[in-house]
Amino acid sequence: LAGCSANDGGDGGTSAEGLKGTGSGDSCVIEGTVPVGAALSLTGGAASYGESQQKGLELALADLNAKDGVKYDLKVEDDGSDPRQAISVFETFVGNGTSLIIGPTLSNTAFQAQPVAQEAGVPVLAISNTATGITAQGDFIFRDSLTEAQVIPQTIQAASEKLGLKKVVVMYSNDDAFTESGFEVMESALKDQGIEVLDTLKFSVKDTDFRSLLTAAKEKNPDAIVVSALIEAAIPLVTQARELGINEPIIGGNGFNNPALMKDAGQAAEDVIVGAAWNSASDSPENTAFMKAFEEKYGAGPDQFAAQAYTGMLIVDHAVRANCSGERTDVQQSLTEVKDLATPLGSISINKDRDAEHPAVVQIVKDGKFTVLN
Ligand code: 1QQ
Repeated sequence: LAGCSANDGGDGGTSAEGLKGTGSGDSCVIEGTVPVGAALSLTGGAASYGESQQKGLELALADLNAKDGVKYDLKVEDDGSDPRQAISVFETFVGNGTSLIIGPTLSNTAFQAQPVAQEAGVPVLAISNTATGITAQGDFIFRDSLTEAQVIPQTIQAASEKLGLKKVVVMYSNDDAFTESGFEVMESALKDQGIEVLDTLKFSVKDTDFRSLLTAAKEKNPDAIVVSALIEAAIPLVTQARELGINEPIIGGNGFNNPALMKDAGQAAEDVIVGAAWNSASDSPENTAFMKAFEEKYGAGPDQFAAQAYTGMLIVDHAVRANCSGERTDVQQSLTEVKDLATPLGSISINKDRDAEHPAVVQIVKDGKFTVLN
């Protein structure tokens, strides 16, 4: 590890150790750059989420580094949508003195990679993981993403009030930690709200042909289909449902919060209902500025994953400045104290379980866009 402890900021080889500054908040000044590592799915099945996250992080990085006092060195590494690759990225970040790790993109990956950081005492901020139990892995694990449990019950309630759901078919992939967790939340929310489950149909995260399952679903004559799936399954599932004449609403979990759904499923995506952690229609000053800056930099609007990533960097900066330190234990400690921070996701706090609390929104796809369901 020779050379890894220099905090000169000149060679990109800075380390969290010794990164203590003076002042606090806006007046905090830290010599040397604060190294932040991000493990994102830039390739593999979750790449459409990861690419969006990278854009959100890099936009925030530019904004933060334009401010005085604290500079960040962000290294984005590809987790390949694969737990083993993520473990190796985490090991690299742990070994090279990174102050905090952002990511990985999928809960399924996070459950396996996070213990590497937890055991080494490196704080992790998840920006898209929604499965139950992510932050329960240890006191160094935080997230800014709302969980399925925070979003699905109100999504099903809103859909039910709007559409009068009495009976549904549930479909989910049973070999991914996020989709399984989402399924459990859906099952209990449906039960709580007295909605009958006519059938529960399982598939694999790698499946792309849902015609026989959808035919079985259609025969049950449901008022809606409730689906826990990642985007690579969601697109063909929704497309094939409409081809088979299933015109009822399809209610999805967080995996559906992806513009690729409308781009690739086209007309079939209409009337998909999905709860989200980000309201693109919010006219708060933070969201308005974020959306404008994103559009200017990338020539297209952000999605929820970009907004959560951007917010993640804002939270990191807030935490670093609060203790005016890039040392791992200082960052960990300040993350426990994030309260009512104004962000594009709304006013965000980190609760005692290290999970985020902020408003959610229920959306429906209309004319190829997520619009608020009310
Ligand atoms: C998870 C998710 C995915 C949809 C994130 C991209 O919510 O894996 O937890």
